[in-house]
Amino acid sequence: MKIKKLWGTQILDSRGFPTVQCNLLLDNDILIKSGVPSGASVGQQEALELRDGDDKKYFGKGVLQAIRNIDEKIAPIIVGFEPDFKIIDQKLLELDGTENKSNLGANAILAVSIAAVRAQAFCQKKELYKLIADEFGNNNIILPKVMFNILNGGVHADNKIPFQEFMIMPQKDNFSENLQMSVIVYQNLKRILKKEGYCTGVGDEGGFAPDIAANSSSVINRVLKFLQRAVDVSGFNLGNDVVFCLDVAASQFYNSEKKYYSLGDKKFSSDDIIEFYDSLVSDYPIFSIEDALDEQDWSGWQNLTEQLGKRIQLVGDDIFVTNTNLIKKGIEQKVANAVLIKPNQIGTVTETLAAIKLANDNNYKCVISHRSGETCDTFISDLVVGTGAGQLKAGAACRGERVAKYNRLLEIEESSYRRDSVL
Ligand code: 2PG
Ligand code: MG
Repeated sequence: MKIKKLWGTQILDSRGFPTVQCNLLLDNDILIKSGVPSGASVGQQEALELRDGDDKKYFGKGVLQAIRNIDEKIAPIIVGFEPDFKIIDQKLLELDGTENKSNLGANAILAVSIAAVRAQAFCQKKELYKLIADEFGNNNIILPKVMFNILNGGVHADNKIPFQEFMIMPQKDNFSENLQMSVIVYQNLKRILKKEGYCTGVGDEGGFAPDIAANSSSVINRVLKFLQRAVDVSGFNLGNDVVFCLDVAASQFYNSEKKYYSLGDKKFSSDDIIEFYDSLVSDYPIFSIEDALDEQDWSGWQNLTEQLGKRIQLVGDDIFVTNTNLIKKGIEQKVANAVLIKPNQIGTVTETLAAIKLANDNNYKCVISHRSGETCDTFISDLVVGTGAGQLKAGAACRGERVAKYNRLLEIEESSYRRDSVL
């Protein structure tokens, strides 16, 4: 089966800003689509998201140039060939020819790459996760444990809570049970916040965004106490049934000139904030902390890893940006012990799989992740199952673009019960 036509469409992401959809028409007139996400707390070394910059249109965030790149530059080298994502990714990299994909735009490139792998799975009559597993050489197809976001701060919410994401990770073996537990805790948190007089509107990733007073680092303790109460009233045992995960997104409150972290009205040196994390880890069942330090603070990251790396998972997001060169540097310098994987940070499915492989080979864990600006595309659900990465971060069980990822996992889980051969 060959690709008959390929074109882009400017669609909107979950924040209502433009993003890229790729449409791939096969010879038999089956249409395959993909949609790419977009971040708010973006790492400095991420592949370039091409925006038009025309202030009169969507505040300069239009992606019509990226769409034209699909229509006019990418389509001619892909149409007429079979959908084979590795070959197509290679062509895309050659056509772009830049280190950070600034020529075609990582948004254009990733949209094509995901459409290609999806089309390939269709042509081979395989579930997408199964094709990924085969290409990745993974025999261990498993549903992931999920970091469910239940409270938003940082640049994902209009409040003063400095940390970006407060998440729970239920510990049962079964995905649907963990999902149900997270929904119960989430709804109980809503009741508690409401009772305490807080607004229960949600942030970019569906977690609540209450304006809890934040004049010092103690706000973090207050938030964690709310989470603790929500887990308690849900009847789950905190520490056994449910653990906490944080994405601090520390670059957002780091002063890179003066080298300090501001939490409320307090300034923390790198060492101070590591001590603060140490106390949080002693006081709460925290399983994982992401971006605890700024992406430039490599020596701080080394100290952090030395101090806490044996007790908890330390995930590098902005510091690694799914880039094998940076992950390699992290491994060499003993920085972090886990990698956040976001396909649009690097731009192709092939490079995303290479990042996961590199992490696996060096005993670094992987957490597959959504972006704060999402579409209803569910590629990351198949990616996490196919690679057997074991952990997914996909927001709250609230907002369609987040729920879509969970519903895809439910579908995959169910298919494993119905047809033993599938999983
Ligand atoms: C993160 C992500 C996703 P954003 O920091 O991990 O949660 O946020 O997409 O805004 O970079
Ligand atoms: Mg992050």
